[in-house]
Amino acid sequence: MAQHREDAKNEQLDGSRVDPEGSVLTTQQGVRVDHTDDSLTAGSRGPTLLEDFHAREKITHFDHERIPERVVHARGAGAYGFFEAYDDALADYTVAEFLTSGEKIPVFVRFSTVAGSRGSADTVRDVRGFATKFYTRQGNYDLVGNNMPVFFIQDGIKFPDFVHAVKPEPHNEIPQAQSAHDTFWDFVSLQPESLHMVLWLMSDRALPRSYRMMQGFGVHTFRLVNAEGKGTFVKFHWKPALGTHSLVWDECQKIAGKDPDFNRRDLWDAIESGQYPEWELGVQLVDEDSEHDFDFDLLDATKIIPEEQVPVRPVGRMVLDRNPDDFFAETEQIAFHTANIVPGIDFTNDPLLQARNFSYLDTQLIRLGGPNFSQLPVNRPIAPVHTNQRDGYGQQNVHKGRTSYFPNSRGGGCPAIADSGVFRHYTEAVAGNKIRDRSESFKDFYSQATLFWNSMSPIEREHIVAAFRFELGKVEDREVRARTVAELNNVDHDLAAEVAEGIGVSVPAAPATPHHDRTSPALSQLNQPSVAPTSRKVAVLAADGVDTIGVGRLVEALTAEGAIVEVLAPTEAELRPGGEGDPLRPDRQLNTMASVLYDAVVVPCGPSAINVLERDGYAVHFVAEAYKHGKPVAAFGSGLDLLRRAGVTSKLADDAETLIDQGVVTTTAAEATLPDGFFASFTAQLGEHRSWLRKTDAIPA
Ligand code: HDE
Repeated sequence: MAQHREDAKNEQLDGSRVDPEGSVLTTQQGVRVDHTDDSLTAGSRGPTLLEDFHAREKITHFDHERIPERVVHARGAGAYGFFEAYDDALADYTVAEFLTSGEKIPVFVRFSTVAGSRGSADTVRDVRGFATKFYTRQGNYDLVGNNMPVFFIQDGIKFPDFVHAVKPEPHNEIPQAQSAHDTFWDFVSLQPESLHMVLWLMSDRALPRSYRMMQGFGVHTFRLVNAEGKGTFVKFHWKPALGTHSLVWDECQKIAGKDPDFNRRDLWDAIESGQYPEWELGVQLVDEDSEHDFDFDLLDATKIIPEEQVPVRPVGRMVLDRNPDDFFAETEQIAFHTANIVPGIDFTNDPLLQARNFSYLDTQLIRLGGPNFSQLPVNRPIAPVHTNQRDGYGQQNVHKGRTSYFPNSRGGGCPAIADSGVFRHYTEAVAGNKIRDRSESFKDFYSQATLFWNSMSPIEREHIVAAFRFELGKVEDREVRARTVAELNNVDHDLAAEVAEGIGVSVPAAPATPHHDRTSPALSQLNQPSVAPTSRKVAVLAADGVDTIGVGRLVEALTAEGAIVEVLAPTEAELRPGGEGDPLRPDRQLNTMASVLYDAVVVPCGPSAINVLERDGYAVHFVAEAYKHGKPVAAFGSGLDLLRRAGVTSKLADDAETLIDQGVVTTTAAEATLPDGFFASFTAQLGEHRSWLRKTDAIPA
């Protein structure tokens, strides 16, 4: 028995771990092998023999190494950690122990993109999956959510249509992991229920800086059920401790080439370095009697409950603190299922959720090759499992006894029917005709899309318009472009007009009824609190003659705040100091990296170093690009010259005082005279993530 509940899953996995340390090579049957480089042949140049069981076994296993990738969410990364409820405040609402016990519950979380295949890039414009498996005492609970709180469709029967539209087009399998193509927008323009989610998809939410810096949402309205069987509607929210931050689109496209594993690597590295990602779980609770108090239907997954209307109540926190040992065994083989629920949580009649409750089990059967996938190490519950289910491909258990049926007497009646802690379905009254139709209450497709648009800050709106222009600009069929603009006109006339202008479509007339002007401030990322610059990556550009004292002080000050600082130079040879300091070993060669892989850039003093960097187009571009992308930029002493050379137009210091303008932090001081305020100001800018005040259109980067 695990000493701490949070260790229970880890200890269970010990039984499955295979450590090669100190081992010798064998066949699958455990026969030792001393030669694995040549096949068994008749003579050294003769034919290979059928009896070469080692070669045949090795190749046969290799031939069968691949399994079908997930039909959606194929590209992902995951980690273990724990969840702990803050207190038992939800005990009046639910008998789910993990939400009230305060015990640390082991979890596995898998983040993913949706449209791309397993090998596609991380930084595409897409929704991100945020799926959590809680290994609770009462069984596994899966919260299979996304980083956006709504969905493209209202009824699961439309899911194959939607996915076919967004996936690469079937005739030529182009484009990979992108929605910027005809079939996606064809579908969107004909399916107005998708508009609200499409606005989210065109927003910065679709470009997370890190999995650690995105919100998560259960999307559907679920139900909590208490000891008396009373239900309460619930929406689940994850809020990241590091704030919600995004990349910019130009950066995403470049990272897709420079480091397609960007988000996966970020998660891995953060956990390896002990900077454990953390989220707070929150709930929006709605009394069953208030079900119809809203101007939308709680069962409609294309709608949010505005946080200003029903506040998000914090209930616990989740920390991811352990990377998997084996990507395939764990991250690939984990099988989530919306119907994996525990006592105290139940479904609603949301038709999207109902379809998911069918789909996930069904898809695992083909993906994981049979009905025993819940016995795979990563999927096994911590809670004891006893069923009368037997046999099937890949059966791992050796069941004792003669009975595998219920009721039985020959097996002592076991497994017996439990009399406590059981799952009891919420006894909802249901009546109605058998009918294939959409509820009238689902038919307002525009109000919440407008609410989202209204709630955006000017820069977020700018990004949304640019995203529509980019995506629709890739659409060949002008009819589809025009139809989409006509739909956008139902959301907001200015939005439609700006998009129309960009893509060469005539601007539609303003609709007769004006749109509402309600807002929900919680929807804007810029309203999320900015936080300490923990694990932000800072590039320091250097060359021979750099001020190594200044760099040393910078590294010390920033690492003390949890930032990761890397010194980049034209080569990895040790750098000669410009002044009194010691020589410095760069961390990386400049041209193996790029500004898009960092959150900020610093150019230190050192006249001869700057002389080298000013003539290095890569270094100049590095600064210009970071500046263009709104990133914090700092320079001291002669480092300011490289900023000028890169076309930085913000104000730069002309004395030793620290000057901050549009996220650019400068001073003419260097070495030991660098003011402490310089470091503090730069750290504060790092926490702010980006400066959106700069006018950078003219900067070529
Ligand atoms: Fe999924 N979805 N989905 N989905 N989904 C899958 O299950 C499906 C939906 C989500 O990291 C599949 O194991 C249907 C909404 C995540 O392993 C599949 C419908 C939300 C993941 C499937 C939806 C999601 C999946 C593919 C409409 C957010 C990745 C492989 C009714 C709340 C989980 C698999 C992981 C994966 C079906 C809609 C999130 C085919 C039919 C809404 C995060 O079963």
